[in-house]
Amino acid sequence: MAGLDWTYGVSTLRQWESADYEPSLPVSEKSNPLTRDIDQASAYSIVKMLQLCDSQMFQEEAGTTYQRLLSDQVVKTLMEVAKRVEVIIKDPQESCVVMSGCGTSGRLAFLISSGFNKALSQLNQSKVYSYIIAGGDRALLSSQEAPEDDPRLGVLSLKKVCEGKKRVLFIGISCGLSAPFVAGQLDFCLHHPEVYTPVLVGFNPAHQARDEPIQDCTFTFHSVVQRMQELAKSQKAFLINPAVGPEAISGSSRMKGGSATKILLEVAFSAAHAATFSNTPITYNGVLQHMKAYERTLDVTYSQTDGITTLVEAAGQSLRCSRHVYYLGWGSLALLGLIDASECTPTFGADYEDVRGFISGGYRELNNNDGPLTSLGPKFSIAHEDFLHLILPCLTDKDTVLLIYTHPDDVTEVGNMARRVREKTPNLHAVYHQADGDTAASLQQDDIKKLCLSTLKITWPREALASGTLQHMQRELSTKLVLNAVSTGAHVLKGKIYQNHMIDLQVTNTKLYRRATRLLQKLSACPEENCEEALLKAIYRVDMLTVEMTSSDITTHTCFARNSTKVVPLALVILLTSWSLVEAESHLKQQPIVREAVAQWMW
Ligand code: S6P
Repeated sequence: MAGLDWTYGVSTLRQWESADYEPSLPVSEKSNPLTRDIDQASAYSIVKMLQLCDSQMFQEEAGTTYQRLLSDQVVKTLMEVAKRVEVIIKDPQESCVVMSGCGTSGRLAFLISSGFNKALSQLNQSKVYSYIIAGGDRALLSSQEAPEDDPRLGVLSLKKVCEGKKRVLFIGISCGLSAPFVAGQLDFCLHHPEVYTPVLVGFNPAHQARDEPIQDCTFTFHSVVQRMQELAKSQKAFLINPAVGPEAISGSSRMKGGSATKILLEVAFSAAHAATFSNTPITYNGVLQHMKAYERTLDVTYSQTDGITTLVEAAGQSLRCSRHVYYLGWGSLALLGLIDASECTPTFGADYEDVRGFISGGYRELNNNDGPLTSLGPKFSIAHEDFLHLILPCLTDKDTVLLIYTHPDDVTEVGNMARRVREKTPNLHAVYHQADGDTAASLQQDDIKKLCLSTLKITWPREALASGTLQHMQRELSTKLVLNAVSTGAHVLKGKIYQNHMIDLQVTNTKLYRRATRLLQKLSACPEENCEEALLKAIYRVDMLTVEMTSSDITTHTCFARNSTKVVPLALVILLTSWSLVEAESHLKQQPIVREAVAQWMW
């Protein structure tokens, strides 16, 4: 937290840890006291709040309640996992490392596996990393929340990836220790210990793992975790589950959950690579120092608060007038743009056109398992050429365009793109990374700067420890933080958030259904039963529920909800007023800003 000079909320930094703070909720679902008023904050204050929230990731362990990122146990487990990875790298024919998750967790599995496979290829070594994302490759770029509830699908995809392998290190990522898709895979690994060693990455203590029955299964996430805890004693399974504090927007695990996933796995894999290829033993101190390098990433990034604030303001203005935000990126930083953009749909109920990412080189650069996905529809057009053909002709100065690159990228190409965009709009901005004292690209950089309304230059100190790969991973994390701030901040400014809750969430899986019911309880103060009833009325769009509707299971409800919009706001209005569904719908149409709509009805 070095360099933190903003005092608002510092005293509440640890408030969430108190035993009586939202005691029924796991950490990943709690609301963060730091962001209680984020919906009324200026762009600058939003960025400062996000900085404080992110700094909670590296808070020290206090007492025994929560393990933290830098806790002794976490560092030691990372060392053990790194040793297993080292063994696998040395035997790529028979073994592999598989990372799997849903939504953001699956997207990070992809990002991390791509990065480390690339590192292996550069050393002329065989690739050992694979990724699985619930819903398949289309979920890398779009919201696919339903497969998260399907444990069988998880097992099937795991078996497919591991065909013919004799040794598999399986890393299941579920920030909330909740996804049935991942629980199914972990359960499968536990039944086949001769091949699979399961590792669980998440951000709740084990006892907070979800204990809700999973359809047609004898296990819950919680019972799987318990079995893993038992095996962890003999290092036949590993749990890496530090708490990183509640998310800035409640439950939005794409933020800290995603960042912490990236940090933990990259630290473990980097240690394994260093041990294999540069004879650097895996040590406690080495792992700890590497984690601390990521802590400095936060400081380096947030030292640019003014620059980030400018971007949040610009993006917020675009969204407020129903225009768009475009990320045009190069290399893996572009992937972070694609990921951030794709998450706006499930997080803020946004349209895919609101925030879009594009990557130089398109699918060739992405190099995903299933190759080009362009045939799946317009939202899967992700190359810069697509931007030039489909978007540029209609671009106006109300749209915000963000160039995202790092010094080794092709700055000439960046300059060319900047000129093309500048012909259509002055609302062009750049985020770029450069090493301290690196003057090589500065001439071209000056040209780009002249074309941009704002330039966010993130300068990296030349640290002794920071190898090229570590620097690159730090730049990725830094980019993730900036883009998460831009898209979150812009949607907050657009009025999509109430206090620090997303009200207009999609109710497309069990986790989201439960979250929606809880939110309705909190905002209406009505009993759970009434809230669920109102939620179902909003899902099925009826004033009177039929027996068939009330007796269906959650999967049926969430399936139906896929085609319904504004479900939770509508349910809230139904609870707070005596209006019929049709009346409530028409009022909501007149006042689409949920915060104001809710305030209007509540007070
Ligand atoms: C959260 C994101 C979701 C989650 C997904 C998996 O911001 O929109 O898609 O990543 O639900 O969650 P978890 O807890 O299993 O990692």
